Amino acid sequence: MFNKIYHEIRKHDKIIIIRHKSPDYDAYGSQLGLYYALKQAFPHKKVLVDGDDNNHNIFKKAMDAVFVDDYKDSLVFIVDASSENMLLNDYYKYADKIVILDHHDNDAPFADYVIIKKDYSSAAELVTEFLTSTKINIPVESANALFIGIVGDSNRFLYKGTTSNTFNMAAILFDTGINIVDCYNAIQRDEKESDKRFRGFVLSNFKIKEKVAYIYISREDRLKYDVSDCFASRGTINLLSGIEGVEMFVNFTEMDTGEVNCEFRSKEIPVLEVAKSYGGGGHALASGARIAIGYDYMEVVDKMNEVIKG
Ligand SMILES: [Mn+2]
Repeated sequence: MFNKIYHEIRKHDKIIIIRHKSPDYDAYGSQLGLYYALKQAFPHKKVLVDGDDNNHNIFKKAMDAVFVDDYKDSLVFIVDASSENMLLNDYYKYADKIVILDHHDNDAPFADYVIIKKDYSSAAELVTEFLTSTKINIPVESANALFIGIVGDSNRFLYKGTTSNTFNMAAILFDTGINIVDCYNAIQRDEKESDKRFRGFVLSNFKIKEKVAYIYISREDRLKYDVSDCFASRGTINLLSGIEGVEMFVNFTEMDTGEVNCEFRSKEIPVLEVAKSYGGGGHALASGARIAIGYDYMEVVDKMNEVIKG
């Protein structure tokens, strides 16, 4: 399959790389890692990156201004995403061919080439493997982005998805000459005082029902602390990990889009089916979904407890 995808790259003059909205380090890392490699290997092709931007973009490349017409006749890569609701818009539908390189647990029926490795630490690990197998050179800017993607999603090689393949891919990236201390420093920046204080808000206001810890963050709460919706939800979800007697935890955050983002995490019992039942997706132990503001979110908490009871 890698070789067929390589062939598609050769056939297309225009390549657009997209990833999930509200990008994290893996979304950016896999997107920009692929971007820099294709730019160098195919200097005469137009390679574009599209998507929303946020403060996880610690790379020296802003998103391009890409319009729906640009997608016509293009080859689109979707990295770190494989369900339509994870994407910012549906412009990719106008592409000539669509490739998915992902590690989320989805079926992705809408692409021409689908490679989903749900056991992989990160999409960046898979992109590294793709570039290596197809002998596309990985320049150092690319390796830098890919390494940060792997480190971001595996939490520095700590999470379950970390395997010998993860280390093999990291070794390939390391050998391009990246400075991993710089990579770690880029991720671990000092945070804003308001973000730090907001962590205190989350820790003081979460609740527990049976075996589920949860917090509901209203728009008002966010404005009071001046924190972004992305930080309030994904940026603080892990504060609820490691509570005795708690199996799963969830963060409900009212987003700027007017919906409530639900971030689900679980110690061991898969929580993905709960996310999917609300139209979301993700991984077995870490997933997300959206519900309407005003929706009875305690129903979601109850559903999680039911799954725990088995
Ligand atoms: Mn990822």
